[in-house]
Amino acid sequence: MTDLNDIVSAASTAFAQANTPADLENAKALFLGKSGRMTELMKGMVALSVEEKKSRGAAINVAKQSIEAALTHRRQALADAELQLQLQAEALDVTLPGRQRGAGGLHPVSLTLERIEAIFGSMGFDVAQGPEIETDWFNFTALNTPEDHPARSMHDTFYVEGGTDKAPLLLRTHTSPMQIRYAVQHVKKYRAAAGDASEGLFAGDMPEIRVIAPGRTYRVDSDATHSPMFHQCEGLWVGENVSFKDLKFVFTDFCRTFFESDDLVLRFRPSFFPFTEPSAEIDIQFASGPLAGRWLEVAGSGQVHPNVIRNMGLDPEKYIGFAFGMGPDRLTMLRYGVNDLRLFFDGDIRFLSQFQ
Ligand code: 2NM
Repeated sequence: MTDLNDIVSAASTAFAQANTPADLENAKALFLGKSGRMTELMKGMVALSVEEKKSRGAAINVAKQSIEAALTHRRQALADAELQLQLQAEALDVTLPGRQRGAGGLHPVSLTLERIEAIFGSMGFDVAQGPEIETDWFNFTALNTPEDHPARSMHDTFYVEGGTDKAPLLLRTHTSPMQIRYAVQHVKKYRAAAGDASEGLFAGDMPEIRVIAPGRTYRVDSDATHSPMFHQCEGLWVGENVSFKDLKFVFTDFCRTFFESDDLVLRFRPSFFPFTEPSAEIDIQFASGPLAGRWLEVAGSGQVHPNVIRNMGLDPEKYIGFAFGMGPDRLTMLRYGVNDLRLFFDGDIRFLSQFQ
């Protein structure tokens, strides 16, 4: 029966060489298929005697069972290998730490705004917030800005739809319009409390106006130090006996607290704004640290123009005001040593997370 042994070992070799289930099924056909070698052997038995058929048939069956066993064994081996590959591909390292939900935090400019509000709050200043879409009355006219002032041009100011020729709407270019709104309300309230029903300028008694107006502002401007959206915080102090020396004291105290630098000094440099007269630019100088010795511009300021005092509903013969305006974006750059304003508005978490 060496022919049978040869076929069994040939089948085993062919099965072992099949590396995919499809190759294995092809190899199976060669031995067990309709015209496979085992089938051919069975067909060859017709010529044998009954006795010979018995013994030959039994031997062929034994060989066939061996081949089927080899086939089953190889099928299992290929299936195991495939499963192993799949498990490797879907491997999951259960020892890795879980993904964490990052804790959020405040934007550096928000931290500055909170700081400004806390410091002026401690000095008796109210915080006023209001519309970012303004009328040109509150943004320009009430602030003594002439009709032909370049700031009113579309080159400098974003105008928005919905206004009229007589009352255009725009994105506020500073937060002072909010101070006009606040002052008008303040005057209305204390005029009513005094039982004054007249419509003229108010010259009665009222508590001082002390308010800051922080918030977003917009101008047509964009480079390393200007963003079309930026922040402003303006301050207003109106009373019967307020002077430049009060403004100077309050603003010096603010800067020293804000920058945590008790030896910081201020310089008031003459300037011009339509809404103040006289006007001054405020520069600060650090005595120590990386910016020591340099004069840095941090705010504009001045005595509120009598026309603006009138537009608040107050009699400028009785009331005098002082105002200032500063840029929280620039204050944030100075405080943390940031050199490009645009970093604040890119939203890159690698930059922002450094302030947490
Ligand atoms: C500045 C500079 C100088 C200012 C004036 C007023 C108001 F409403 F009282 F007229 N608010 N803010 C002012 C004055 C703002 O920013 C550079």
